[in-house]
Amino acid sequence: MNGNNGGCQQRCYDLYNSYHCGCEAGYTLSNSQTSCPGSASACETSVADIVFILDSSGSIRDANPSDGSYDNWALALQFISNFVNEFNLGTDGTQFGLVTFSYLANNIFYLNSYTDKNQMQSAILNTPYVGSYTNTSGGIRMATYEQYISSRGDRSWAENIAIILTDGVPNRDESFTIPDAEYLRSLGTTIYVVGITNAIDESMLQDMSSQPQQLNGQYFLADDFQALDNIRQTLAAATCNGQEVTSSTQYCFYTEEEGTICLCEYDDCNIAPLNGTTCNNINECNDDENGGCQYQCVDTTGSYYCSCPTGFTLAYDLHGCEDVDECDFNPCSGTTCVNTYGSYYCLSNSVVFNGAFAAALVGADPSLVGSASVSAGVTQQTVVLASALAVVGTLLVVMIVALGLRHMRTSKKAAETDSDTASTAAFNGTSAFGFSLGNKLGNTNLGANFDDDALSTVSSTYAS
Ligand SMILES: [Ca+2]
Ligand SMILES: [Ca+2]
Ligand SMILES: [Ca+2]
Ligand SMILES: [Mg+2]
Repeated sequence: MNGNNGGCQQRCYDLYNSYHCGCEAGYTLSNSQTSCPGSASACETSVADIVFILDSSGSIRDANPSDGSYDNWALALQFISNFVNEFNLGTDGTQFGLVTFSYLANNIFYLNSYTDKNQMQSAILNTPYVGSYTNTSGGIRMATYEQYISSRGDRSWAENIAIILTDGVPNRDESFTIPDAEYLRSLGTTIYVVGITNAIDESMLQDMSSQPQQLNGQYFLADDFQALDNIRQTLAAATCNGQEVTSSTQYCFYTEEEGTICLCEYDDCNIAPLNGTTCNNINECNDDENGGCQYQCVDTTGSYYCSCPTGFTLAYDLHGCEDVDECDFNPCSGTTCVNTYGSYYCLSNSVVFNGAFAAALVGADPSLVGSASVSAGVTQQTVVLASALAVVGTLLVVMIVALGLRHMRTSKKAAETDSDTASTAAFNGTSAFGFSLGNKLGNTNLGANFDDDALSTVSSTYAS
């Protein structure tokens, strides 16, 4: 390779006759170009029977933006229309069928319905939206029994491909989904699955797809319907790559690290990568699971880190939050310190003489406690009040632990699924975001003044 890293911003992979760029963990390759300049797309020479199985359930339009700036159903149809545009249609080229599913499944057109691209695209773009339930298995069965049959145009010598587009998990006949997909695959059909939005169940999509069931290989994810078009070329390349492509200059293959990589082969000695050279930051916090962080997830360029509120410290897994036992640092100037989940308090004599809970300082600067009263001896009142506070304190601990556990339960799955990311990502430490104890307790007057959004100083640093 030449001295500028092949033009690659981060990694450059050498191939026997070419090269392609790659990215460090925490970055993704930008793929701006979609086809080799001045060349036919690989798909133009492919031969296949492709059936789209399209989710038309109620959740599709339910997820439309409130300002009406775009329509998810229209974007899904446009995606299929643009996909079809890559192919040469016909009985000696690629044929397409279209099935929609919601409560039931419908055949919109069959493999032998259209050989004219404009007519097919018009039929796609005019497909009616249904709404209602998500019966994915119904769509798969419709394709299995009513699309891939010779009377509807199926050619025994042309590979069968099904592309399932869905925005969520099935909620009708859901237990049949995987068995029906497995049955269709057992007939020799390759299934690709495209999951749109974060309402999808990734393992369900993966289980429906054909072996080796890899992300960006056999199943694909799009953040929303607007992002759908970003995966069109990769999906097209994947479906075409299984074909005998003889006269194309575009050659694509799957890599574990970078997904599908495409090369442009101008001649035997001039083969150049089609994929981009620059790497974009992945926002690990921008998922449903808060990057696996129990409290705050902070995205950084090429990485991310978790932070915890005041009174907590980052756990060893770098995602959870653990209570700080402030009493280890003797903050109460000789009076009794009581650690609580997320804070602590000091039992002082001023409490006794004032007879008010308000003076029991929660996580407050010990210098605020009157030094004269602090040094006073233990009285019977102190003992009574200490007992009362102990009861109140115990109740608070139970409440806060309950809140914490509830939070941890919702974060647990996230921490598990994201552990791979966590181990490769660099962490820059635990900065603390204050939360108001008073708020958590329903504004009892025990709460000291914590600032909800105040970013306190970094309490520890982890090497990146
Ligand atoms: Ca066929
Ligand atoms: Ca990042
Ligand atoms: Ca504490
Ligand atoms: Mg749905």
